[in-house]
Amino acid sequence: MIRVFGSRISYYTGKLETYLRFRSLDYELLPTIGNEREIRAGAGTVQMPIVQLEDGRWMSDSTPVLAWFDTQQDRPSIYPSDPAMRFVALLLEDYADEWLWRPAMHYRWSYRQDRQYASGLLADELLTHYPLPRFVKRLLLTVRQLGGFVRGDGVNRATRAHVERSYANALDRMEAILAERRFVLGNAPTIADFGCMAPMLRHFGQDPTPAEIMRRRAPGVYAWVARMWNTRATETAPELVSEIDPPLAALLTEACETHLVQLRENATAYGRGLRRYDQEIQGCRYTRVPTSRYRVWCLEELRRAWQCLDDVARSQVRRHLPESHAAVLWDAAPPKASEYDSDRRAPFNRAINVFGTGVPRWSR
Ligand SMILES: N[C@@H](CCC(=O)N[C@@H](CS)C(=O)NCC(=O)O)C(=O)O
Repeated sequence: MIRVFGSRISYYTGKLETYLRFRSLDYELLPTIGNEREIRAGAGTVQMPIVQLEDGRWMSDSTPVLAWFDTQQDRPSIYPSDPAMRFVALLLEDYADEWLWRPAMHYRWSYRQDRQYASGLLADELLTHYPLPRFVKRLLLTVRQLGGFVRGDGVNRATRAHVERSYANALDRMEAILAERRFVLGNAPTIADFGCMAPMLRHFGQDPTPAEIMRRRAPGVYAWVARMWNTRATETAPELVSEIDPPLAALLTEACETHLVQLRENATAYGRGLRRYDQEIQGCRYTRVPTSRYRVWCLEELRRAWQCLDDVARSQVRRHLPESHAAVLWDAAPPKASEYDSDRRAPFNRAINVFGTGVPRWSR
């Protein structure tokens, strides 16, 4: 059986589990804590999820992991065959993976009810064998997550409203799309849907505060979360949109204004050797956010996907993207290459964590 090291409430583990269920692949969910040595030796670093296949090979990073699994089966792929739509799906996956992470962590750890739920669950699930009182485990988890992934990731009084607006915008844009069709691009899930499940399943759909917002503000998204969890692949080719319609264009605009701007500023900071940098997103100034080498690679991957498009597909997508925010996809390359996975072995390469310095050293 496939071994998945992760957690029942982890962002990217939820994305992977949704895919494994879709393909009816059995897996066993195991905790990372207590298995760190084995995971580090096999996959390079400890993060969630890490996968070990039945043949013993290790895989990391949900994005290449899903891409690899999809090459191993005969049914219709989750990657659209239309090149323009494939690019759109990859961009949305990356936006959901990397941009919605901040609001997801904020809701989980800034709100008391939410952190009580998450810290209790993680203490019981991951720290069972630690000889510490439960309240101490919960406190340590809360301090680590709030320090590393909320305050340490630029969420403060000045940005909080914008962070929450990012969630509301994602809900509103998705709700409008799901009023038209069952999944983001058509009548079956694509990688855009699996990407969106990362934040929407284990965080926004499950943590008390954002789940209540989702139920009230976007019941169509709430239903889509359950539909995704319950959808199994069929032999039938999916019927996907062939053009970017207005609700899809609105979600893409949001992704460009937020995620692509952050990718651009992060790559510039990385090129300058900065460990932290400031950025302005939709008029909101974020200060001292951690630079991520992994996200320099994410941008390289999106640029590579853009390069693969022919002129027809490029103009089909480009006319729907806000030029000044999206130009990072086709402009001159960022100043410094990530040099991550340069031999292109992902997901079988040595993994890196998203932040070099985003997590307090003592808790790595
Ligand atoms: N790009 C990776 C990201 C994995 C990741 O960052 N997972 C989080 C938890 S959902 C994690 O393990 N963070 C490291 C930590 O908390 O120390 C993926 O898509 O799998």
